Amino acid sequence: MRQAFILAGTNLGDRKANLDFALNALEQGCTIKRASSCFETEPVGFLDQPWFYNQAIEFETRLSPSELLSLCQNIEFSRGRIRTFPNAPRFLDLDILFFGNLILEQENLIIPHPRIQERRFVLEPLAEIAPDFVHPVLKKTIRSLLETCLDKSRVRLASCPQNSDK
Ligand code: PH2
Ligand code: MG
Ligand code: MG
Repeated sequence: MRQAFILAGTNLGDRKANLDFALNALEQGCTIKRASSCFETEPVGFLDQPWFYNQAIEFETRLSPSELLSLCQNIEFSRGRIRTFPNAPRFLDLDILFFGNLILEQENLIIPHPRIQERRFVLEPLAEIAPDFVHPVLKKTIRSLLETCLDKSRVRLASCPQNSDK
């Protein structure tokens, strides 16, 4: 079994329901270990779009990285994802962040995800569940990447029921 992390993102439709859908669907091929709170985050990249919900998920899987990528893409499409332009609004985006300590550079899949350290909407949820995880390329913990992150876009806890349960 390999430990892996995904960031789920959504800014169309019922964002909380989209995140719950992703968690349930991932459970088919993986064993969920921890899921962060849902964070409501300001769009980064293409700015003129609704705020996102983002959630980091830690799980164990027997899938290979490319099988996991296919699973993620199937889940995205079954939640109505249509590919239009980069950074476009979406019902569901599932990005593989880490796959154990694996370093992989393929045309269609780069692990660790190349923009983790530049994105507060990734680091804040990840720091909640795995502050001491060491980035296998940058050799820094998630906590320290968050401390030095220059991205000032806004990230706040979403006001949804699951968060207040914690
Ligand atoms: N995803 C993007 C581009 N911009 N901004 C936020 N806040 N959250 C995201 O998940 C996100 C984004 C591309 O996938
Ligand atoms: Mg993405
Ligand atoms: Mg993606």
